[in-house]
Amino acid sequence: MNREQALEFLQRSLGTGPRYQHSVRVLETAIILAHKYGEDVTKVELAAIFHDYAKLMPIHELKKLLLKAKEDSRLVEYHSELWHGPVAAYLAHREFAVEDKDVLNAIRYHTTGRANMSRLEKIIFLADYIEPQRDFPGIIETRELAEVNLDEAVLKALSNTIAFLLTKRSAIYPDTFAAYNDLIRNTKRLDNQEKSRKS
Ligand code: DGI
Ligand code: FE
Ligand code: FE
Repeated sequence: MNREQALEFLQRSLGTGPRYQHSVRVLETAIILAHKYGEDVTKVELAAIFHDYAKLMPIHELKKLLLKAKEDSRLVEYHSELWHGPVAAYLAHREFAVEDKDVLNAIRYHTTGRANMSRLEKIIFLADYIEPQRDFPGIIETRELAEVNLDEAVLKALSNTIAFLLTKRSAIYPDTFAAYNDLIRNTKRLDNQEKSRKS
């Protein structure tokens, strides 16, 4: 499936309205990040196009597909906002024969992140967060970090999201914390290495 075919499938699910337009901006942003950080552009395109494929499905449909996909059973205990990524990964595999595990994981984990994210997963997560029409508190700093350091930018986006969820008194899905903890440890380790190199 090429990029144009994938976009056509996406349009069948989302129409051509705001959610489709968001996906196109995520696609454009993710391609820029792919060039900057040396990721396979074809994979990035596929993951970006499908990341919100299931976003407009009714909640009962998402729930049905989650069960069918034999997904993490904890998901149903969390906000339904978290379901569209796993369902999109399931449908990309089942209906559109996307086989690449890394692409499927980038779709699957685009809302929460997780520990040990691949470069592709980080790029999709970040592109979704910083696409040009996004306006979150702290977005400017996240965009600046995205220019220079992929891990620091993802960490910033995760921190912002966690802080936002705290203000809403929302439950926070464990993978979101796992992603944060993993990146905090890695960046601290690099900081310490840098310090001992200089001393
Ligand atoms: O689908 P998009 O709107 O493009 O973006 P997204 O897939 O990142 O979804 C964003 C929403 O998901 C946003 O309202 C924050 C929420 N979210 C992210 N991580 C968590 C979460 N919500 C809960 N309850 N728990 C999380 O861990
Ligand atoms: Fe999403
Ligand atoms: Fe999105």
